[in-house]
Amino acid sequence: MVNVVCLGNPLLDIQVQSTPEYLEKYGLKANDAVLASPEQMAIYPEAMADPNVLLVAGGAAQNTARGVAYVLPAESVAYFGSVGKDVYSEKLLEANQKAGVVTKYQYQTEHHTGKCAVLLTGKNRSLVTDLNAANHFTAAHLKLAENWKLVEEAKTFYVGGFHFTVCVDAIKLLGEHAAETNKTFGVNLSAPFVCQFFKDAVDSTSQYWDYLICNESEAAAYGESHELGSDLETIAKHIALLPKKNTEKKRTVIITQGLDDTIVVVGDVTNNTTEKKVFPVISLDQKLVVDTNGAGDAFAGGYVAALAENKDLEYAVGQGHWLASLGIQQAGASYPSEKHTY
Ligand code: 26A
Repeated sequence: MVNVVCLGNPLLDIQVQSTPEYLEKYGLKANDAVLASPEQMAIYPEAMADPNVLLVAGGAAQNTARGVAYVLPAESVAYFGSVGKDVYSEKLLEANQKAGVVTKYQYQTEHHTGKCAVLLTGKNRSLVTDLNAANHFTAAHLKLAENWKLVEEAKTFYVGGFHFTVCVDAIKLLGEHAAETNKTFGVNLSAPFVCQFFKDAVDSTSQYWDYLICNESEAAAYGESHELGSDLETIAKHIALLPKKNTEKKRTVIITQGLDDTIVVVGDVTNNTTEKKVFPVISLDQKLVVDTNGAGDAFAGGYVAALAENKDLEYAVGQGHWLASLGIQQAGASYPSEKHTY
């Protein structure tokens, strides 16, 4: 039985160890996510030529879907996104199937599966994405009878913020459905550029948000683009009290901050009140960290899986921290092959 539906951009991650000089050559920050410019397209063949390249399933919301599947029984989570008919999408499908994710790709014949260069320098990761087929997802795909059946079966929805660059109609369709049926709908802001350059798309769905997940730099980018200043608590409170379509549910705004405490603000739009809570992360011996690619996606996976099981806020955030700590001990945005329980 499908309980959770995730929507995003399926990508194959091409992960390599990099250097500050290499990042500088392509005008990249050490810890960021961007869409590849024409000059940056040269990064992919260069990364592929690296003898130590790691090809691993990626795509932020797809990583989260595998995270949800890690926690919940098999076939509890369905994932939608658009790919090409090629070996890359076969690899992604295989990873999803192994994880127990019900995968409903929209296949493109004219475009190849999207890819993301993951350039690691120490604990930082710079993500450079060529969306390709992922950019061609359409809301009509969700409306296909076999897919809409899964949407109707689900109780919890999660949309990767990167999808704001792709198909806002699909996001609204899920948000509207959730609001009408009193289900839980949420998004992740995914990267600062999403708030900077896709502000209108983001704002056009805020009435549907029952929860919003972001990290400190995405919250700051939201604050800047909405002229709210840089105080994270002020930004979280503002988001928590934005107008809401379904007033049966409060809105939860979660800001993760790497090793620092996670800030949560719960807003009650009907009374115009907010409540703030702070949760420390799990202190992990830093020597155990393999790479931080997918840490935020794993957090979201643990959090969303808990929502799907009607757990309380403390449990949900705790499970998010726990799954993130498992994820960063694996290479790439992956989870352990054996099951651990929270
Ligand atoms: C539209 N963009 C830029 C993206 C992404 C993305 N997923 C969807 N859309 N850019 C990077 N990622 C994914 O983020 C994960 C780490 O959080 C990478 O594929 C990586 O697995």
